[in-house]
Amino acid sequence: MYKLYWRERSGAFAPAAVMAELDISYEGIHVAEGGEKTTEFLALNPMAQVPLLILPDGSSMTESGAMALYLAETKPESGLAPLPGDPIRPQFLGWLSFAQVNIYETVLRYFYNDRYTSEASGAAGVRQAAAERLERLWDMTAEKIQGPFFFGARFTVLDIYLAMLSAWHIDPPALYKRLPKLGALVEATVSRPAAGKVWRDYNLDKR
Ligand SMILES: N[C@@H](CCC(=O)N[C@@H](CS)C(=O)NCC(=O)O)C(=O)O
Repeated sequence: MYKLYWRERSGAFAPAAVMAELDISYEGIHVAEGGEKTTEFLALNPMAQVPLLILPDGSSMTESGAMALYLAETKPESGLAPLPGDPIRPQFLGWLSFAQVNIYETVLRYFYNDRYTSEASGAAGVRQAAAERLERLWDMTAEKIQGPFFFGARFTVLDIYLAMLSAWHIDPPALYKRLPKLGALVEATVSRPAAGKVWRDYNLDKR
């Protein structure tokens, strides 16, 4: 059985939603913010971040996007991850990576701004620059959304991932109003019974 270290509003939403969509059972282990710094947890996850996924064979993996992709690939018939040979695979991989390395990382820079400067007085500037960069990143992403999902009628892991990242925006309703295609993607994703339940369990419907 899989084990997922998680907490509300965290990146654990992505693997949790994929497992819910695919009816993969798992044990959730709740980690309080700043809490789980045990030697065992740190040995598995030197960044001391959530999510952390323990696989049925006892091995572990970090990185929410990789987990979501890996889990989807365990049920290839679901279509949640476009496989080799699928014409949308290059765009899917490119935009999933874009979301992880650009959008997620910029969200972290916004919230953990003091980690990104050695001068305490620079933290507010890091935060402001991150907020501005996020708007540009969302503009670029929304432009590519075919609607309602990123790849039109085809629902993939990328929709789950983008919906999660958008919920961390400083003002999601304003973001969705400015970028209606993104708002529609989120609405279509959380309207799905499985992903929608996890969305609410993770308090992503709340500010
Ligand atoms: N690249 C990692 C980022 C994970 C991450 O930053 N998780 C946040 C919660 S969303 C966290 O644990 N923050 C606590 C910390 O960094 O101390 C991933 O995608 O899994």
